[in-house]
Amino acid sequence: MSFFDNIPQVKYEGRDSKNTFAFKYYDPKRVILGKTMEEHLPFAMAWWHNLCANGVDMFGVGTTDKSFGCVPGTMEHAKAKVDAGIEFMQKLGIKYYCFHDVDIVPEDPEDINVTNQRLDEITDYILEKTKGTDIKCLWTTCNMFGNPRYMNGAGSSNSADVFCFAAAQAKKGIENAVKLGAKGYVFWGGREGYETLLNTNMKLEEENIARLFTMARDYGRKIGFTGDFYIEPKPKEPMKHQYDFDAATAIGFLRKYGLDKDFKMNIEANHATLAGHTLQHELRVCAVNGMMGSVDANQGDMLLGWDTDQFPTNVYDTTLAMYEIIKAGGLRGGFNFDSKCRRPSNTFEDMFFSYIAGMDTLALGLIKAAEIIEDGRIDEFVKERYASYESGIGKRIHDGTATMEECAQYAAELKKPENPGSGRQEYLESIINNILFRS
Ligand code: XUL
Ligand code: CO
Repeated sequence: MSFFDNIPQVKYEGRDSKNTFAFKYYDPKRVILGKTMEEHLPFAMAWWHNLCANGVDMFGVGTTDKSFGCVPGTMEHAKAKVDAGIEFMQKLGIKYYCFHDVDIVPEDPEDINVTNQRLDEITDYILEKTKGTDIKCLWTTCNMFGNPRYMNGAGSSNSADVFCFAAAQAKKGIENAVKLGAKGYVFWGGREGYETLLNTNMKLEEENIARLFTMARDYGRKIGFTGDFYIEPKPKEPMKHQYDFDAATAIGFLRKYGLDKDFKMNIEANHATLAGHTLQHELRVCAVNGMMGSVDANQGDMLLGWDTDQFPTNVYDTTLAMYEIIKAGGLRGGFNFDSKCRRPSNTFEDMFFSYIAGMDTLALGLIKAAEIIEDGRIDEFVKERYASYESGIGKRIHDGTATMEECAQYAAELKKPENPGSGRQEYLESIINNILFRS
């Protein structure tokens, strides 16, 4: 059964092509800085937005038909989504997919055992259908925020019964990661936070989240999961405050509980901006802490200020993100498009146009980031800016051998420091423009 008969195989045609179903920049086999573009950019399809979301929002019903000829909520529909997803990925040359448990099967409202049986059946089906293809699972995750039982959190719930359901779901999610050969298992703590401190035992909630992560780590390693666990930081939405606020907060938390060797970050662009950061900032925090894991690729809207999950089309942002990623030696995971078509972009063609736009925007970002690195002016400026730490007192501070008395003595002899030098921000920004917009 095929669903996208009228859509051709999407191939690279180059920047002058006007073919709507062609890549203008993503040329999978092109080598950039010693690696092919597809090695730099392991793209993944997000099951939930692409195969499940139909445009429903708080103000209106769906605008896109994602029934794929079946009755939603049935296993027949779940299987049709697998077929549609594989066809979609193959037409675009996407090698990975990501899902929440409830994206791939309907959850039984009464009995978790029934849901788990359905998960066994659908993961068998996915394995059967992807056999002989190069399509693999990037990461699995569990929806521990949608069901009413999670209204007060999952690991952070006030209810121990609910904690156990979160543990049970995550256990199955990790087993599915092993079964499908996934590179990772993601924790996004949508409800792991609070609405008001007046009813919240923050200490217990945070400790319980750490207990859940520790159980997951220990169980995963016991059953042979060798991939990474990922935290996906987000400061707010749906909760007023979420404990995994941003990368720095999540990394500090993991270190406190001895989980930083097994966990890395899954950074989402629109979550970064909600935290008041840029995607580049969040990636830099990961890079300097050895926590670069995976990326949920999307962008927000500066004027809206919530998690709009738009496909990335801003080349300036993807260039600076790719600059960080290349310098950190690449991603351990991949680029999952946690992005959805706008509600009025409601045709199957739009699903393809959106992925083509997102993949091309990251590909162009990669090309431009490599040019910035090869150009060398930015790196050279930064190196020079910190040159005072390469010799003399600066070197001793850097090496950790200088004492406070020695620094004070040095200052006393100098009487007054030299001007530390211009930051040259505008000059540096003009270099980026020059590289982005030269023909
Ligand atoms: C929500 C979000 C999630 C996670 C997986 O903002 O990003 O879809 O990526 O649960
Ligand atoms: Co996400």
